Amino acid sequence: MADFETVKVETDVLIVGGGMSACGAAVEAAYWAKKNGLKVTMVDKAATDRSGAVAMGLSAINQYVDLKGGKNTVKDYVDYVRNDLMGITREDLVANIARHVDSTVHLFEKWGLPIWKDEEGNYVHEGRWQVMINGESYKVVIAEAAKNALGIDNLYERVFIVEPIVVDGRCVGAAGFSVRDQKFYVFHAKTVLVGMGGAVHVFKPRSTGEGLGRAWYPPWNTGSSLYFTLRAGAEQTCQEVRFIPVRFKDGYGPVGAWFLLFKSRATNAMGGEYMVERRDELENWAPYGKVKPIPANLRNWLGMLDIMEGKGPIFMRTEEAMAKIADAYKDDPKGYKKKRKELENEAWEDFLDMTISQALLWAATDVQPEERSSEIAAAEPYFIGSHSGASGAWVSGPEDIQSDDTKGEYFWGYTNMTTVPGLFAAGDASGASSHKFSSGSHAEGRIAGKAAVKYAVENHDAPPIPDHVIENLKATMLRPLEIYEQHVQETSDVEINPEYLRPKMFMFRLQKIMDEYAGGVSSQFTTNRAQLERALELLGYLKQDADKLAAGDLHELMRCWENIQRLWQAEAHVRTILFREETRWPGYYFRADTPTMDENNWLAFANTKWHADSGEWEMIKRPVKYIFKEA
Ligand code: SFD
Ligand code: AMP
Repeated sequence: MADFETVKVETDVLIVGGGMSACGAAVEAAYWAKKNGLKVTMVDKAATDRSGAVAMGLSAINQYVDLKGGKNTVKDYVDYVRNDLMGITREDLVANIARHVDSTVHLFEKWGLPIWKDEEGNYVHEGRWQVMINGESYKVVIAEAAKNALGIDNLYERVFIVEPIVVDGRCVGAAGFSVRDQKFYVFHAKTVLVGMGGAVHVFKPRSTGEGLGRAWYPPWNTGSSLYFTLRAGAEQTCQEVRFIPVRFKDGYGPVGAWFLLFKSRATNAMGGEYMVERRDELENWAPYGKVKPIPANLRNWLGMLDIMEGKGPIFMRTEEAMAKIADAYKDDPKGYKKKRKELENEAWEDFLDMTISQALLWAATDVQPEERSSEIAAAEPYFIGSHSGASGAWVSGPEDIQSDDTKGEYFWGYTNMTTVPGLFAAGDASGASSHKFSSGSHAEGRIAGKAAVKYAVENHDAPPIPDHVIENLKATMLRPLEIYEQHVQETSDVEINPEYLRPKMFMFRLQKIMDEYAGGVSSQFTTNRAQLERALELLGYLKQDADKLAAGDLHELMRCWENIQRLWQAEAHVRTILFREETRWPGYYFRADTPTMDENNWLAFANTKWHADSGEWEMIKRPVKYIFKEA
């Protein structure tokens, strides 16, 4: 495309993404870079003030260990995460984040984030690890600190990153395009840090037609982290560990505050409580079924069993929970009235702070939570390694946390570096370190940012990017625009053309394949070998058709690449589910042909790597080695 300018940006540390982990990385990397005379550049596909999962705000910070408070230790947090993920976790990574996350939360407060306080001035906890915030503007506060640290000239907004640039086996840059101007961007750096979030709309969402686009996970995170790191050659881990959140139905409102703060029950159509009535089922998933709190996927699973037996819908008993809390004030009519009002405010604020559409749905359907229960349901699967899923790149842990046994396996020089020299990952982009959430992702970004600067200092001679590499990248990336321009006049309806396919239709096909064969909502999260193999076959045809994607404008060009990234995320997922021949997280996916957990063979990481030279996927089993767990 002759009229597309090629913009070359030279920097030292390149951060791709602008969410929680990237903003953490920016703050920390800028600090260390200044000491070393280096430049840090951040690139976000959107406007950083409102980009990523925290765009709408959040109502809680889900990871606060409170080490100074003395009630919790790093080991407590590691135990919690290991149990929740059914034994599959990198303890070194989880511990590293846990020991640094409190200072991140204190920074948030210093930067102006309002954290709820009780009468004694202590943080108000939602649960053991979670603290309540007035978080509508959470992301704006975090972005401001990152922008101040970087300097505004070092932030590129609305530039969509597609491909990594690897020269002589080292990641030395990234390529993408502006979604507003006719500009193709090439960033050349000594090191690249990926924080482009997870992926949504790989599976068919529950919200279709009128509600299309609404999902729990933000629609603009499309698997860029996986695509970028995988194609750079980085080993991936836990790509089978999708996350299925149970949420208020159709608006996807959060349940944490209801379960933990309001201590609400969830009951089925018959009034039965699956968490009580199905307790025996947990024995089948021992030892993890017996821990407290019960792992998120097993909580899901008990509810799903009710649904499969036709006992749905499941209701969050908001009216009962609110009445129960207020009842403690019954002897004081004024206090009682005040408490009821307070609870109503908190109930609405929980949604208004982070899932406004759920509040709108309540308003539109005349729901008053103090009067009426609301339906909850398991959402479609997402890829979010920072929450209760675990997918992401396989990264080096810190040296000082390793045991003699783990050092050779989990440590290779720079903390949070992937298996590709110079390429770092944090937040959803790094795997096997679940439950970092917003605060832990920011803390991990800081950890990775500091390590990336160290790498840049110690490896200052980044090889240049050959011109032909840039030209090839540009031609490939802009091809959908050319295809459209070339063929659009050939039919009377721009949607229908034998020479091309538009990104929305491509996405629908991807979602249908994943939904029906890889355990989506319509197949009640169940799959088996034959279905997965069929999924791979169909994904193969879709991959062929990716070469025919067409874009009418820059926005659609972004949509094309978003969906190619989703396709790669889908393939990594299907291949890894196939590889793990057991069912370990039944409330995330159930492999009907291997319906039980196999501790002897599969208490292991299922990793994968894509080889650019051959186009082959390699599946790798890596040992789970514990550092903190008692024998
Ligand atoms: O409770 C490109 N999360 C919650 N965490 C909490 O601490 N408290 C809560 O209350 C949480 N809730 C919650 C949460 C997530 C979601 C989706 C909902 C509710 C609805 C989890 C955190 O939000 C999550 O852990 C972190 O945000 C993860 O951080 P990170 O950095 O891994 O991802 P990001 O923040 O989404 O940022 C991604 C960035 O990448 C950009 N990007 N840039 C350039 N090129 C591309 N190709 C790109 N693709 C993406 C994005 O623009 C963004 O800047 S609760 O309900 O669970
Ligand atoms: P959610 O709104 O489901 O994302 O939950 C917010 C936080 O509370 C996360 O840390 C969850 O893991 C946790 N959580 C939610 N529900 C429960 C529950 N029933 N028991 C224990 N922890 C929960």
